[in-house]
Amino acid sequence: MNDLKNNIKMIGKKLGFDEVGIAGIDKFKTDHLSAKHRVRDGLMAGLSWYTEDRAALANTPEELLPGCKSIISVAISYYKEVEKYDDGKLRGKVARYAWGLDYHQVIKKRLKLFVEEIENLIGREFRWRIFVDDGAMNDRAAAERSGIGWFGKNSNILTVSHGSWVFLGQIITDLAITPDSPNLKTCGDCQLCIAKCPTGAIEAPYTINNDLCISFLTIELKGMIPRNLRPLVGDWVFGCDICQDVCPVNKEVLKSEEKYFNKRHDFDAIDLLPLLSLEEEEFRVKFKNSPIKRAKLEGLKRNVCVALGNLGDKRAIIPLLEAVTDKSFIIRSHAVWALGSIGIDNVTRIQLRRALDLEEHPEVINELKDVLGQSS
Ligand code: B12
Ligand code: SF4
Ligand code: SF4
Repeated sequence: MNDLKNNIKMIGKKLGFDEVGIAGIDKFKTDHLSAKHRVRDGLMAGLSWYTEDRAALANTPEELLPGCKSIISVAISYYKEVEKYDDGKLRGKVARYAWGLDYHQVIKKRLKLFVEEIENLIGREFRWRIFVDDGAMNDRAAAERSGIGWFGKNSNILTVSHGSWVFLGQIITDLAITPDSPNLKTCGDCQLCIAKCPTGAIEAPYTINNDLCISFLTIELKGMIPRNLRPLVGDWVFGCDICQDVCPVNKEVLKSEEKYFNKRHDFDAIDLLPLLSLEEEEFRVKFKNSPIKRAKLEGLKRNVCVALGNLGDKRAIIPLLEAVTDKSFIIRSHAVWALGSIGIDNVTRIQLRRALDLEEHPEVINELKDVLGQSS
């Protein structure tokens, strides 16, 4: 059995996975309990699909593949260096995981190759199901049980070799493979990620309030970013890496050797102003095969407005005034907010008054009145 496990790990490493471990298929009881409480406490409220039923399914391997016997758990690093830009452009930050190609496609394809190679090794087909992020599996709980990493207080899985800068994936299978033991490392007394999270989203160790997390606000949230949170989002336009950037475990880690996760264009620190005038078709072409497309054009433009408001640079005023005429009330509203944050001069004031005369959406009217100092 151990020969099988070692051979499987060798194949995984050869295919480019940085960590490979084996987890058993017992129900993830403690994770289920904490996920259930997270839902009941309203901390997953913004993700309507994350229900108590989903939490139960995600933590019950037997329901994900009846008759399963093991989980092959993998981690693959996306950690690439930051580039310095000295061109003076107004740039917004993108979380590192989204600098390269969409990881779902890359990792699922490779996990299928992994299955084929295991079938070649054992000389027969077996039953399997693959999970990478978007499936009904608790990826982190599987990873922890397989020993490839441990839970940090920011709730990310930390690996010894690549820190938390890893994607997680699994092959759940009816092959019997001896499980590995969990890695018993912990964060010790460290609380840095909790202290540095700008929105206070890490409410307690290992407990994220989804609805406060900048990652949720800039990627998953489809409507308005709550006004009180906008200043805290800073210049993040897609995701957030603060609780990983500050983590001491992440300081001396190996870089990713995966070419598919190399930075594309300036997707690490994206030039903001041109994004404001992007059309749907241009958006589709620019962000084809990029995780960033998940925000959709409306979400991305909304985020760009917030980042520009927080950067406070007057060069953004004219493009933002154009965005005040956008067909989406969400973009109009956030553009007005951004102008208010930058500070409005007399010319801008005249234009915003004109916009107020023409505006019909109550959210934008409120935002305009607020910025013009006319709130009732
Ligand atoms: C929903 C989701 C989000 C939501 C909610 C985040 C959340 N905390 O759940 C949002 C949009 C905010 C998000 C953000 C991010 N995400 Co996300 N997300 C997911 C998804 C789809 C489900 C996660 C889930 O089950 N949440 C439910 C809650 C209850 O689980 P949890 O927060 O992990 O909490 C666990 C711990 O608290 C643990 N626990 C509780 N008490 C205790 C006590 C102790 C002592 C211990 C040890 C553990 C422990 O039990 C809980 C249940 O397992 C997974 C993919 C998947 N299918 O699993 C990716 C996933 C977790 N995300 C991932 C990534 C990369 C991110 C971001 C880093 C992206 C970014 N840079 O913007 C951020 C990180 C934010 C953060 N600090 O968590 C990776 C994480 C990789 C890793 N190394 O851990 C995953 C695994 C995707 C993947 N396959 O690679 N994400
Ligand atoms: S990703 Fe950002 S907002 Fe979310 S918990 Fe980490 S530091 Fe806080
Ligand atoms: S910053 Fe500190 S507390 Fe947070 S995950 Fe890293 S080691 Fe753990």
